[in-house]
Amino acid sequence: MSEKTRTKHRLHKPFLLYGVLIFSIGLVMYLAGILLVFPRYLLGLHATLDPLAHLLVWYSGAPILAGITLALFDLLFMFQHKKPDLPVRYEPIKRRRVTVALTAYNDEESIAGAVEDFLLHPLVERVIVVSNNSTDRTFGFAEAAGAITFNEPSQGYGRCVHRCLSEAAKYTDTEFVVLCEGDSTFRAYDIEKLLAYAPHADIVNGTRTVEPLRQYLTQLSTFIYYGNLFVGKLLEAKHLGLSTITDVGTTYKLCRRTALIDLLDKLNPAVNLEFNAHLLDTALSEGLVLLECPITFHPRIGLSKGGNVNNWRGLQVGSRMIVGLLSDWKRYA
Ligand SMILES: Nc1nc2c(ncn2[C@@H]2O[C@H](COP(=O)(O)OP(=O)(O)O)[C@@H](O)[C@H]2O)c(=O)[nH]1
Ligand SMILES: [Mg+2]
Repeated sequence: MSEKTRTKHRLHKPFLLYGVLIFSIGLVMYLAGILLVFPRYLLGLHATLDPLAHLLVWYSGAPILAGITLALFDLLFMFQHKKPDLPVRYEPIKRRRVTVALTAYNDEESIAGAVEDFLLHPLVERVIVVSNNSTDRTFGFAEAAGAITFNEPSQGYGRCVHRCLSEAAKYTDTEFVVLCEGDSTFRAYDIEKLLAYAPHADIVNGTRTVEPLRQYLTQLSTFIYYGNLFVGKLLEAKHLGLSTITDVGTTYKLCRRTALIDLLDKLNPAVNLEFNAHLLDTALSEGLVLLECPITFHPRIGLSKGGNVNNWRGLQVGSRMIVGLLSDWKRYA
């Protein structure tokens, strides 16, 4: 994308994103007003709650209508200015080999298996593991399994991913970097899938939302599955016309090395569990081509520490992602 198109894209206001959020606020107000029926009738709190219920139901119409208007304005009038009319990109791959970088934080139960899986893949040149100050035997097990190992002393998922990408991008013999986790939720054989889409994009992001490709009992509870989809669609709305996003929380992705080097400078490693949303949002703001590809998702080995620990944690991480999208991640600066 040219500099001119990029600058233009930055100037566009994300009306659809604002519209969806304002509409959602209206919907929550409306439902809260309706649900007050229970304390009003069951507990006999008519005098106190009737005026509030009427107020909520009546005034919820304002954000609902405003939200729909903003969304329609973006979709019907702005879309044509937002989506650049460029031919579909196709950049043939010169050498089908990748450098794999795995995040790890106290993942001693799974790390060796993950390293072996990736090292055995015929398209993998090398496997890097960044242990994020693990206090267990993760580092040693990764090394013994054949990985190039690093320790990242600053704690946090964002710090670990940033270090993974930075170390992997140093290898000039591979055109692509594959980022993944060492917790056995992802499989090396999906590299073929990611590479199939690589000629069309700068980043091919794995999506865990395609039903036959995900095992039923994984970290993706129904709540987290739909939460991911919702925040993914908000991100898509923010960059209307540029990408289709169904999974905002997946680590597994393939990045074109040259694009990654530019992108790394723009990323803030202090963004913690929301880092993936930050990376995708920044990539789109910088004019990179982001494409999704279905990948498989499997049960975790070992204890979860990320955004998928439970639904409450998922809700917190998701809410912080929305704040990040609205504020362009400025509160982390
Ligand atoms: N939560 C967390 N994860 C980290 C950290 N440093 C590295 N990681 C790794 O980043 C990944 C977190 O991803 P996620 O799927 O959200 O959580 P998981 O259930 O722990 O795998 C795991 O592979 C961790 O091993 C950290 O400081 N906190
Ligand atoms: Mg994980």
